[in-house]
Amino acid sequence: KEYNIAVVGATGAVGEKIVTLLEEKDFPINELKLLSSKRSAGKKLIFKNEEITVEEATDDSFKGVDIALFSAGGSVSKRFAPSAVKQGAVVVDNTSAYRMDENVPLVVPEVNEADIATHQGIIANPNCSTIQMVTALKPIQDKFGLSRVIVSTYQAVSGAGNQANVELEKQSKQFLNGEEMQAEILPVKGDKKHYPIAFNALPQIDVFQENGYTFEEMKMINETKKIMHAPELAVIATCVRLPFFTSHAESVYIEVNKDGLSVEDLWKVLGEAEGVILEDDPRTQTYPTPISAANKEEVFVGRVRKDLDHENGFHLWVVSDNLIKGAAWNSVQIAQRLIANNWL
Ligand code: 11C
Repeated sequence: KEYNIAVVGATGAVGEKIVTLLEEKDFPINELKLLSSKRSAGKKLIFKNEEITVEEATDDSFKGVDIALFSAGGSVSKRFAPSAVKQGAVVVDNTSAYRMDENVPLVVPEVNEADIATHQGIIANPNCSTIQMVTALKPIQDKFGLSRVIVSTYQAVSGAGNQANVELEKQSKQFLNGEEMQAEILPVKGDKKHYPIAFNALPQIDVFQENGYTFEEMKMINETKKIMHAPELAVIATCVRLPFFTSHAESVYIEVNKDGLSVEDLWKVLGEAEGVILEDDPRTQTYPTPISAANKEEVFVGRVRKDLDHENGFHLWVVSDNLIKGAAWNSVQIAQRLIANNWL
């Protein structure tokens, strides 16, 4: 059987990757609709050697669509996802619009695939930095139990969209030419102040919340508990933007519920985990980096160490392509599993 698929936000950083993955994975497509805002409508994208013209999304765009993959920002999802569902489509939403809604499953297939079955028309794709962390932590949670997670992130500019990539390029040139760097986008496009990202580190991703944490940090905290079905798990995050284009890296401290574990015990579990590749050997300086993980689908883990003070504490370095596993690939995986399990 073949399906009618719509990609909303097809010309964005994630949308483009979704279209590429649908082709690479030979997704069973009858008709592919590429939708966008009015501004990008009319652009043409190539899918399986055919040119498809991007259309402006409207309430009527979803007639006959089986699965709609949204990645055009939360307000677009809020505006059009309900019409898509009304017209019979299942929405896989890659924005934060519905993630914490109790009627919407929040899914990383390697972690909680079964939650897809509970959908009522919308399935949410988590935030990129959350996806890679829970993919690495799930096998540890299953085998040993987890009580605490403290994460610090090192995030790529592409997480903030194509315009942020352009800003990093421009500022790098300005800096190297001895000119003043112009900051207009980062840390957050709509926020009051902007700081240069080139040759810098910005401890703000998304807007500040009342409690002093940023929205990105709160996403990591709340989404992790929901996806892992662990409301009691202690999770805290510090999210930082760094000047590279692709892949988020994370330093993750965990406390497990089992005494006496060794690094080898964690290596064994991580080495066998779905979607995880262990790259960890200090003798050969083997560990993942944002560049080595770029354009790959898996989550890479290295630098596994036992804490020197806390008996049940371990440290991990987790890296993954933020636009692929962190966004486009996770959405396409959800769509694949919707079909494979007859959960449409
Ligand atoms: C970033 N994690 O790197 C963000 C991008 O909630 O899906 C993803 C935002 C989201 O800026």
